[in-house]
Amino acid sequence: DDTIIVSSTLEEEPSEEPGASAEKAEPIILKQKQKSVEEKDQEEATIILTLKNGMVSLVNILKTIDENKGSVIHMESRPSREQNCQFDVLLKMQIPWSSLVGLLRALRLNTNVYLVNVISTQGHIVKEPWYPRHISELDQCNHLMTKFEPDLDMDHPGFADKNYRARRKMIADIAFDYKHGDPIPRVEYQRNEIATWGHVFNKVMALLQTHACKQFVDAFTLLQRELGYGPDDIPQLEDLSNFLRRRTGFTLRPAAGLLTARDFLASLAFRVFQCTQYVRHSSSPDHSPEPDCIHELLGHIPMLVDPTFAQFSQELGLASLGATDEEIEKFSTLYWFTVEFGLCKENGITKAYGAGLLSSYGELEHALSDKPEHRNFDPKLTAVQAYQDQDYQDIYFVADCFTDVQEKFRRWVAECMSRPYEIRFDPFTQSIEVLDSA
Ligand code: HBI
Ligand code: NLE
Ligand code: FE
Repeated sequence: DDTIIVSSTLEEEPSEEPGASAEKAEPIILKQKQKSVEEKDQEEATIILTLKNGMVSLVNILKTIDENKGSVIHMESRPSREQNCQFDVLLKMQIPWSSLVGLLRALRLNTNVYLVNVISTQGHIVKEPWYPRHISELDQCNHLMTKFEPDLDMDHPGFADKNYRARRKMIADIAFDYKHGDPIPRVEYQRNEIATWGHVFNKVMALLQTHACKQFVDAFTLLQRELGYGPDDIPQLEDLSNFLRRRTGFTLRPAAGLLTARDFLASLAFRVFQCTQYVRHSSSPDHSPEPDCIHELLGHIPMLVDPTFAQFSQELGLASLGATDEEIEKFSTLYWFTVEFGLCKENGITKAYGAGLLSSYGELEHALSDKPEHRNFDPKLTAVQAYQDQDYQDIYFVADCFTDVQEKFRRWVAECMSRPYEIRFDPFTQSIEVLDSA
């Protein structure tokens, strides 16, 4: 926007104004205008830099700021809470808006800067939204939605159950304390929790051959053989994470509950799946409106064993980075009707591949009965379909196969994403590269 202001101001230069004295008037007008342009362009920006190697690197950083026409007006430092980093430095500066983006880029490229965090800018919207650039930055992607909290939601089956709520809190703390690279702490599940798991496990097992897609059945068999998937014990996230890493490169991290769609989708970009670790309340085993570890383990884990499905999941995540709120809403809806509640054709027969179906024997039977409506999967329409998240769905979308989902999704993203640059995942460094950034 500002370039427009600048150029329109310059266009107003009365250089061709008839009768104007070139020697007298022009220099004065120019001087005044240039000054006002510069004032408009001055930005007060506050940033926090997380420095790896202590204060020595500040010399370099101050030089970079200077080269980008910035002047520091306030500075504070504190020991960093980031692992392997010494200081967080807060810098408040005056800088032309037009130079700020370049400065941020230069700072992000500085090898001594671990993280650049723009705290505030005055008068301008930050055009480059924050999103995780390295897998370790998923430590900042753990914002919870308050929906379905047993402490806050009177309709939650655990609302009146003090023990259940205390247990949930204890397990949620594992996720709050978790940092990238930590092994996922094991939970010693209680007898009633294992009983709920075993009940759902057996019910789902009985429906597998008739209701689940082939990829799911194959993976499920593999998990039974290699990880002891069975009704008598709840597998641990750490073991499943190590297993998946060898299969498709997906890893798990513990989540305290329902995350914001932006945070949840961002993790997929790094082939990380955020998993809840608590068990649903024993009073409603057939269906839970919120994710729990039965849903993650029975629904999601088997699907993440499939390479095409894993690839699609990551691409959905990559597309979400830097997306607008409206686009996030669409990706989230697409996720809902594919990863959670998707159906696909298999030799002419409709089967389930959505995790929300495969962890809920109640809804699995409902979805493949003649009660709900089945529509063909088409990202353009699917992404804007209204839905509710309390009870069984009324509409499901049917794809030909996973490759069908993936190809249609890619084309749709290319057609309607507003992001003016390309994003690439570097698997060697597990980081995001931005290409063609203007
Ligand atoms: N959070 N923990 C968790 N698990 C999910 O499956 C999940 C989520 N947050 C949002 C979400 N799913 C979906 O609504 C999509 O928006 C991504
Ligand atoms: N309804 C699913 C289940 O009962 O397992 C969970 C869905 C989470 C989105
Ligand atoms: Fe889920």
